[in-house]
Amino acid sequence: MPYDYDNQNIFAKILRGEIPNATVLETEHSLAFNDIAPQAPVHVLVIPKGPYVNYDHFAAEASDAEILDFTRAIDAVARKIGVTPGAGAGGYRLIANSGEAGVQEVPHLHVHVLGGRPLGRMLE
Ligand code: IU
Repeated sequence: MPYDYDNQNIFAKILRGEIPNATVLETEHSLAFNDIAPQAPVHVLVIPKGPYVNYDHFAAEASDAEILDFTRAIDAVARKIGVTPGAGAGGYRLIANSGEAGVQEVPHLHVHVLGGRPLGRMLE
C-alpha cells in the first residue's frame, strides 16, 4: 500500500523549524515535545523525524535504526519526565492513533505519552 505523506502537516513544519515547539527530548531520529492541548498533567508527543504517516507506515518502511531510536526515545521521555512505572508518578499510557477509525488528526506518526495522574481504565 502506498503512503502519501503530506509535507505541509503541522509536525513536518515543527521538524523543519518553521513552527516552535516545547522540546522535551531530541535524538538522532526522534523528537519529543509537549502537546499543545494537554489531556493530563504529563502529555508529550514523540515523533520520528522521518516522513511516516502512521504506525503502519513506520513499521513497514522505517530502518531498524529509526525503529530502535524511536522505541528508546519514548522510554527516555518517560524517564525524563518521571513517569516510569514504579518511580514517583507511577506509570503512563502510550497511544498512537492511526487512520480514520483511530481518529488520527495529524498525519505524521506520533505517540502520546500521558501520565501524572491516575488515568482510569480505557479498555474493557
Ligand atoms: P491525534 O492522535 O492525531 O488525534 O493527536 C494530535 C495531537 O496533536 C493532539 O493531542 C493535539 O493537541 C496535538 N497538537 C499539537 O501538539 N500541536 C499542534 O500544533 C497541533 C496539534 I494542530
